[in-house]
Amino acid sequence: VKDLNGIEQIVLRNSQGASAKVSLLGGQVISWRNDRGEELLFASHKANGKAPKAIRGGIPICFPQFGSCGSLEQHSFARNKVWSVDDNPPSLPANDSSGKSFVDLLLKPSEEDLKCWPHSFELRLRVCLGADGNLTLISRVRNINAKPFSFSFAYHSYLSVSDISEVRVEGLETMDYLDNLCQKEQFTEQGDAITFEAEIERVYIGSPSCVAVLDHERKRTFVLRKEGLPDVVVWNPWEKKSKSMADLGDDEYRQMVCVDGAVVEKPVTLKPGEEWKGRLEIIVVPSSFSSEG
Ligand code: TA6
Repeated sequence: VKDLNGIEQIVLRNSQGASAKVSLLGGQVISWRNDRGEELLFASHKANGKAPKAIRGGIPICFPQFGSCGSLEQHSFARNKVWSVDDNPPSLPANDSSGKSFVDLLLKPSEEDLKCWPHSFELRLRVCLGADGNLTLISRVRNINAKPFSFSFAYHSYLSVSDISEVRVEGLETMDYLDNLCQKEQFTEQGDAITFEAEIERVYIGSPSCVAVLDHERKRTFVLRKEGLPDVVVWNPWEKKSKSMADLGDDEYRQMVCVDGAVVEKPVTLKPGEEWKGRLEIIVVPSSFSSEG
């Protein structure tokens, strides 16, 4: 479908709730609605990305470099590129196709990309909307070069929350993390959950395969299940940083939290012909909060 300014979007609907749908701009999921039509992902009202540039929100794909720890721009180029529909995708296991509405996208480096990152690759992304409304993203990177290469990757997931001060992230307790606000110094999570009172930007390393993001007010929990994504990035810009971001409203930080399935601390190395797979499934469950919150 084309949106208002004629930009091609891909829309997935599932057979169940007519209102459940996923919208994509290129390789970026920009909207995911449940069967009541409620938007589950954050998108800034000040998003000014001119397609194919990533918009502020949704789930941009950070590849081949997450962050700015390398030779490429922040989060590198995949999220700002034109992807093509992959009409001849290599097969995936049945649980990532049967009973699901899905689209396969393909990104290959342009000459310009190869100038700044001289490694030939194929990045295939399958986005699935399950009959149950769950969202699954499967990325596969294949080295089609003659030499090995290494990369980092993240599903930079902007989850929509009612109020960041009412959000808890569970499943990362006792994990070690690199604090990007303290020169990536390593700490160990002491709390029984992560709560938010200020800017947080952490890479939890070797995290469990499942993380929960609880939105107290909406009595809703996002459960993230990961494969091939050993790290979790947790980020909220809070007030001061938000004010410095042209494409984020001053108070919008209260309605978002980034909890990213990622591989950052130990980049993946692929030999020629090898393939890496990173799978993220996000399930939304009603949370019955106990009285103590
Ligand atoms: O995940 C945290 C982070 O690396 C922050 O440093 C912040 O820059 C965020 O990603 C968004 O990056 P972007 O390039 O989209 O502004």
